[in-house]
Amino acid sequence: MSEPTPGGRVLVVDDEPLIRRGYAARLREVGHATVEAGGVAEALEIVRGGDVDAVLADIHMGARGGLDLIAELRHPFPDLPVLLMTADPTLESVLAALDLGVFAYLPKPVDTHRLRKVVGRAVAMACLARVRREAQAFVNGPRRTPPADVEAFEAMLEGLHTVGQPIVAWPGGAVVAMEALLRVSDPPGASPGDVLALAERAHQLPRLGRTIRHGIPLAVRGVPEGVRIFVNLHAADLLDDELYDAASPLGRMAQRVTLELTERSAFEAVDNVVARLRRLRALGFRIAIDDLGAGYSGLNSLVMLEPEVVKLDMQLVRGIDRDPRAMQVVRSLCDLARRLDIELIAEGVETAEERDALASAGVKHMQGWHFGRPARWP
Ligand code: G
Ligand code: MN
Repeated sequence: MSEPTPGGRVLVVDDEPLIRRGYAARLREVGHATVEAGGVAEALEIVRGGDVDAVLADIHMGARGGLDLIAELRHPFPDLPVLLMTADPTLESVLAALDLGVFAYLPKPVDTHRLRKVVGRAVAMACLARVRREAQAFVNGPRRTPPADVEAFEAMLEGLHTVGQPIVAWPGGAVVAMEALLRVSDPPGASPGDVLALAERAHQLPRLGRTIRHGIPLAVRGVPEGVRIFVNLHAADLLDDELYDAASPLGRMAQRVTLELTERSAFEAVDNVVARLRRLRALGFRIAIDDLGAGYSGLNSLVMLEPEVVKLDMQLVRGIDRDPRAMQVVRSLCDLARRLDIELIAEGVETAEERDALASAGVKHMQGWHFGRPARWP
């Protein structure tokens, strides 16, 4: 009983047909498949055709021999094992073969046992190289999404909707705009941050963005025409061509829409962000920088992106009535915004004291629980 051989497809190259057939036959007897070529050109064509696991070639074959073949194969097929045979072994050809990465150098006639052993090893090496390549492609390639995340994402989309929170002019309290805020019913209690994280894990950020934007026209149909609509964007949305389509659901109401880019997402790293914003403005959208302040400098984005609107992070707003330094920062930002002709909105206003302090620092537009919680659209 002989051991089972994991057979490969071996290309046998020799210009003498009888010898070639003899080697091929000895390899087929132990389970390899063989193809034959009478010269270098024919051999190269077969290898390029694919599915060759090892090459067994004679060194001396007229004008071009085994050393030429291995030299031509090395670059395009770096891990295809090539075994060279010769009836005239010389130190010179051994060194040349080694230099070209020969798998084995076999003086002719090659003993059958040795032939089978060394070809078997070559085929095993080729398999190993293939597995390694596949493993590498898997590791480097696009990550597979765990099925659980895909399922959870689909379920989440089903229950996805937006609520509206008023932005008011102060003094007076007239509602000048509404911000659309993301909510989901599944999983219960998930925050917008959780939703974004799930969409990211499922590689579905663009689809999440589209779903939100497509829902806006219907959601705001009861909001008076003069009230503007604020919609949050993720940096990934800026890469979606649909955002720039004037005929898309949100594109058709662009004149009324301000797109918020948060300081917390990496939109400044998006290619050509300034040109992209120019295209959005050409459609009629206004651009807001969200969450300005509090740990995220953002002042350079004011200069670079020239937003029409900035929204002060609620960390700057919280307790501002008892914090002279926060007052000073907000006063300076108000001055800067006025000079750059940027509208400034304070977010997260929870108390009448915060409201009054902001008003005295020069803030004219405010948003927060004090004026209205995020709620069902009218
Ligand atoms: O960063 P962005 O403005 O998109 O997020 C606003 C978030 O802050 C929303 O999830 C909203 O529910 C919440 N929010 C709105 N107003 C207030 C507020 O007055 N206080 C607090 N703590 N959160 C608020
Ligand atoms: Mn926002």
